[in-house]
Formats: sequence, C-alpha cells, structure tokens
Amino acid sequence: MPTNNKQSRRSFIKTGAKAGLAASVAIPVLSSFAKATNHHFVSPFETPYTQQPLPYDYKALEPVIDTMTMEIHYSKHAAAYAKNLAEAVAAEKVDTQKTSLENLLAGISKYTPKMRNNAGGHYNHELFWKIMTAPGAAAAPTGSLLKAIEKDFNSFDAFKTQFTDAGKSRFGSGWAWLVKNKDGKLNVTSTPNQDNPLMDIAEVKGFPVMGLDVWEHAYYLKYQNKRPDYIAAWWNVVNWDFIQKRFEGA
Ligand code: MN3
Repeated sequence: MPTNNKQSRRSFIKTGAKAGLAASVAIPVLSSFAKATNHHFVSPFETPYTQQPLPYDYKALEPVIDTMTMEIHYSKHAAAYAKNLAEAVAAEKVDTQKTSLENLLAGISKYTPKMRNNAGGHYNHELFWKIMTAPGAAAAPTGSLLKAIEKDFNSFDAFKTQFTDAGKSRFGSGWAWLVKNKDGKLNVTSTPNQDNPLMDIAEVKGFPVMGLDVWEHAYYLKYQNKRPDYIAAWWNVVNWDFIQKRFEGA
C-alpha cells in the first residue's frame, strides 16, 4: 500500500535523522538508509526524483543572474523537467525506490528520448542551483580540489579558461562540465541539450563535479546574445564550498 510505505518511510527518516544527530555526521545516515532500502548510492550527493526547494531566494544571485530569470528558470523550465520525468518514470516502469537517478542516467540508452531529456534536465538543474551562491563568496577553490585542478590543468586560471571555452563553444543548447573520472582525474567537457557525463551515451563520462547551463533560457533576459558575458559574470556566483564537498564525496 502506497500510504503505508510512505508512513514507514517517513518514520524511518525520522529515526535515521535522530541516529544522525547522535553520531553528529550526515554520511552514516545515508549509509544506514542505503542499507535499509537496498539502495545503491553513488555518492552522498544523490539527487531525488522530485524538484527540491531552491536553496536561496530568486533575487539572491543578483546582479549576476536577475530575479526574473531565476524565477522562470526554476519554476517553469526546471519544474517542467521534474514533472515530465515523473511521467516518463511511471510510463517506463522505473522503480524509483530501487533505482537511483544516477543509476538511471548511467543506463539512459535503454529509455525513451523523453526520459533522456527530462532525467538529464532534472538532474542538471538540481545540481546547478546547489553549485551557485550569492556573489561575494570564495572566488576560487581551496584544499584538495585546488590541488587536483592544478595537477590536471596546470593552474586554476587555465582550468577557468578551458571551462569557459567549453561553455562558449557549445553550439546551441547544452552544458559545460567539470568531471572526475574513475581514476580520479579531472576533465572539462560539454554536452548538448540536457545530456550529462553520467549518461552511457556521453562522449566524456565521469562524475559531474560542477556544471554550467548555457541554454539561452539561463541568461537571455539579461545578457541576450552575449553568452561570453554571462559566463564571465557567472564565476562570481560559484559555490566553491559545495563543489569542494562534492569533489571529495565523488
Ligand atoms: Mn536551464
């Protein structure tokens, strides 16, 4: 019965949360949840199938990203990906209790274009909101992420240039990515439409550490045709604290 499942899941989450407080770390909660549900987590940053609350106000990223763009992007574009993903998951009989969104993406070639576009669209946007924060935070990564960037790109500036170029040169709609591959090496890549590097059809595969939306809907109201200006300004709202954690958790 769906109602019973919901209730037992809710009470489990409560118990799990208490256990987590006792241990005062978040990851053991995820591990015990994974065990209880026989759920295969690829990292502590697993993305739920439903749209999560925006972690800040629509106006929080001003002046880099204007309020109206944020509102339309989150409440219309991204909300539509989540809604269409729910439809595709129901139609194609995916058991979302057993299959993480990450695992679904890793086998996306088995599903319809509707699944591919909307599973990607939903995942990409959930990540995108989290890797941004109000202007004025850290301008560059520190610690192990900075070390890895310097090792794989020679310098942070060289990485920035490569990532910026990946966004600028993506023809039409798509994303620029920083990915960590199986050997722990960092790469910059880009994907068309709502594809991402978790997908089995991606040219360059890996764990998406950060991604930049270069669809016109992400910048057109403020920047019109000037995608390079949008990307240059965007570096001011990158949430390096979160990206560092994601890098370490991958
Ligand atoms: Mn978008």
